[in-house]
Amino acid sequence: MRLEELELRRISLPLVTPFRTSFGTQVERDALVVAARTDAGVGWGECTALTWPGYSSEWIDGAQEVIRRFLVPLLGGDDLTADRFHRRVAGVVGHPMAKAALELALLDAELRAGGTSLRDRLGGSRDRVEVGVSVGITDTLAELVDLVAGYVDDGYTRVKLKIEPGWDLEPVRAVRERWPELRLQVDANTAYGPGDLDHLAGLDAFDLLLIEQPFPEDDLLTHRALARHIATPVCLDESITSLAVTATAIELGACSVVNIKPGRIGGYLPSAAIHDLCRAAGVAVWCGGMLETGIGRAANLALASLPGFTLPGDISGTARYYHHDVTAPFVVEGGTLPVPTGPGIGVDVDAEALAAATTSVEVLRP
Ligand code: OSB
Ligand code: MG
Repeated sequence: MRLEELELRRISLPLVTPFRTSFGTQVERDALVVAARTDAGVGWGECTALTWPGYSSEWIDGAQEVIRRFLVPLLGGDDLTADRFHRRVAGVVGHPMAKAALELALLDAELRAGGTSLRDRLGGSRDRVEVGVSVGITDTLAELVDLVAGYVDDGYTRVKLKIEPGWDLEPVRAVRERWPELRLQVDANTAYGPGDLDHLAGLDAFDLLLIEQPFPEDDLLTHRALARHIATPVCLDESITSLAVTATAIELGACSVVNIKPGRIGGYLPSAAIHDLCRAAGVAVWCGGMLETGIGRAANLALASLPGFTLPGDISGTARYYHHDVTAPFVVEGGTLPVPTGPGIGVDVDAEALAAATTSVEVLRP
């Protein structure tokens, strides 16, 4: 396959509900949608970097610059494939979200040309997957309970609450008291430290599926200390940046659950490899989310259909994110979403919606 042009399109989509985490608040998704125009046809991808480097070191303008200056110049020639892409860009250290966006666009182009779905390419088999909803920090407990009530009404059976120091035991208690049976988990996005082990043990009272990433990305030992200290399973998100780190975390006993996010890992093919490693080790995985548009969520659904994804993913219905997405809406039924099975990512991009949301367009050639 030959990459002829790469279109980098920035779009802005207002969020239906502002999303507050320990690292900041988002009121709109400033997204980078990538179209790879190849001799085999067009493929679509999406960069999951946020507007500012608060979740990980990448941010959207930086990712676009890395794509422009360092990645696209490596992609010339007739023999480009999604597999070879990873070898071509191996000399660029880090920047997994920039790489993952291009990998997805190349995968989509080659799979559409071959009539194969991303689901089948990755080794998935399910037609529907269980999904959950990630609920941000609110000003009051009453607001939180109202927000969760709306999601429960929408059919979600698994809810994740964002926590931070000062917003943890009480919000979890309020939601647990109102919904004793709901599958509930929490995500701290690195907001705690080694002095918080006893405090976090207070979460054991609420029968949580897991606690996600309470400590900084590089602090596997404190995650292990917590895993030994509490009954709630410890899950890693920000720390899981590669296959090698995942193996280290498992070997150490730093986690018993892994959140797989293709953006953070550098693509869907390396994400499938981490899935395989975790499955062989008996470690449950689930698919994380980064408030993706329908492009990224279609691909995440394909990934989440692999057999080791035994916990519901952060892949909610379109209505939880956007009034008007750039693909046809995904609608949650019975707490599940359908896995696209058409060629490539299996969904069409709505050119009109894309044009309406566009803030800038840049076209690059290798
Ligand atoms: O930590 O899982 C996270 C969104 C942006 C950045 C980090 C995270 C999240 C979410 C949202 O929790 C999940 C979703 O896309 O629904
Ligand atoms: Mg997380």
